[in-house]
Amino acid sequence: MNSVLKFAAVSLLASSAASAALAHATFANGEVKPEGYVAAVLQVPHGCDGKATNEVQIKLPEGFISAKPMPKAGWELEVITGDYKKSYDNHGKAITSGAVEIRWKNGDLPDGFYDTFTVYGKVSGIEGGSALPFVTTQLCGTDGKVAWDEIAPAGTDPHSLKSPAPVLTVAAAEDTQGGHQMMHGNMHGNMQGAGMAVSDPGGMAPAKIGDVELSGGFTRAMLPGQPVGGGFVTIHNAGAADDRLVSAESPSAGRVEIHEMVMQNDVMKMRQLNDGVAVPAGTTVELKPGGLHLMFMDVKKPFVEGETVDLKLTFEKAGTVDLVLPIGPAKGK
Ligand SMILES: [Cu+2]
Repeated sequence: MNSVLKFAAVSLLASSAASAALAHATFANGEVKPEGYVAAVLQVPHGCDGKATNEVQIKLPEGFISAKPMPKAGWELEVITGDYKKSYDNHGKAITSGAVEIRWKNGDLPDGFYDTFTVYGKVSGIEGGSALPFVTTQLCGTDGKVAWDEIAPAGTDPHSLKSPAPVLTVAAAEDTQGGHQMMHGNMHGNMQGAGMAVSDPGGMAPAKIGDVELSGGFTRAMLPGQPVGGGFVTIHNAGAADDRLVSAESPSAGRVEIHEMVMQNDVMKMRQLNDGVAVPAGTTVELKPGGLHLMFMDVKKPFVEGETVDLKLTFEKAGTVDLVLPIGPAKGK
């Protein structure tokens, strides 16, 4: 409510020919843990075309919550707060607002020097394996500006950009079992948007193949830089024989895996099910957020709310069925 600047239109900062070829502003951090706290250290390697930097502005992306900047001697600090797009669960407490932009102002960082600017916060609701871009602007005096505001579409190399927004890479944490770490422990049984209604946008045309009926399928819009996404559908086996979902594929993804969520040493992990999912005779199996799900991997173009994704599911006995999944709001909305 209180943010004027929060969604201040994607600033088409007239590409001030960001001191081409020089080092980019980047985070010093390696991969960060999903649902982990991190001191994100922004490195500012140069000024604006030779001019000293007097202000550094970092827009905090959705999914970077409870943020606090580290004060710097010689710089004034401004913290702009506002509502998050989503609600985040922090050990049972809903967090819906906080810092959305940090500005270090009225400092002096000569072009020949290097400095760092640190903001501490929690990465939340972000799928492992994705990148969180922080749109950053350097101001130099009244007319100098470097805008680090380009965001690489999923699957493309950020190095191909001229002035890429610095990104924090969220670890996929692949382990030997092919699982990836999703959430830390102590979740009280709540996962992915904790306690929120399953966001089924509805509208998937029910489908049938043999004795298998499919309904309520959906996926979710992806955040910029997020290369993976979940797929959900309800499977009912109306027949007298057991069946099994053995594989899935989609033209929108490099591959589609079948995953389950499991608690391991107090840590919630996703694990690929190489044998698929059993659908015993007369039962209904729900692929849903926080449980069994499909995982769209190597997605080239991020899913956009309101569009659809083609999906092919293959059952051991019933055969292959084509579905069109509507794309609902991004996770947790
Ligand atoms: Cu998964």
